[in-house]
Amino acid sequence: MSNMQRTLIIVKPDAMQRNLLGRIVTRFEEKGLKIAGMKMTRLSDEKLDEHYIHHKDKPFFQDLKGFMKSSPVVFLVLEGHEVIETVRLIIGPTNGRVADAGSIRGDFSMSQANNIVHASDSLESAEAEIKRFFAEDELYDYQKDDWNWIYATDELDQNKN
Ligand code: 3AN
Repeated sequence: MSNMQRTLIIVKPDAMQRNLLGRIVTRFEEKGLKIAGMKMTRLSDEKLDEHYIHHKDKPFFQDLKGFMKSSPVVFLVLEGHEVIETVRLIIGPTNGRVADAGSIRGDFSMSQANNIVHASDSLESAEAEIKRFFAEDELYDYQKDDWNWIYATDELDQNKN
């Protein structure tokens, strides 16, 4: 049965500085994920306090905020069948040093903090994060013609793709 979801990606300042944006977007495109939204911005203290509220008492919180504000970032909203879990596998675990080769962090990161991308970790956080960073009219519903080849019929929601 189709379980179409959306997830939020942040391409972090280290990836922007290291010219990895195109390669990261390519990995998601080649996997078969639909881009439902995409934009560039510089993160504010207010948004970072909300986004990293679960880390606000951690010793690395100020460094994390400083890092995330140090360059503009690019946001992507990706859509697909069970996409939240799939994207977590594509990016790998938080610490790039132990992430599997082939994952984005495994291939591009040597750090626990400078780890290239953020991706939502659950349906609940995906919904909250997309709402935090995107207005309704910045997200796009459209037909993706290659989805008939990417998914089996029962994985496709014919009304939504
Ligand atoms: P993930 O990004 O894999 O969901 P979280 O939510 O635990 O991981 O951490 C959010 C961000 O906080 C990480 N992407 C990383 O930049 C930073 N971070 C997490 N743990 C540490 C740590 N021990 N030291 C420094 N930065 C950290």
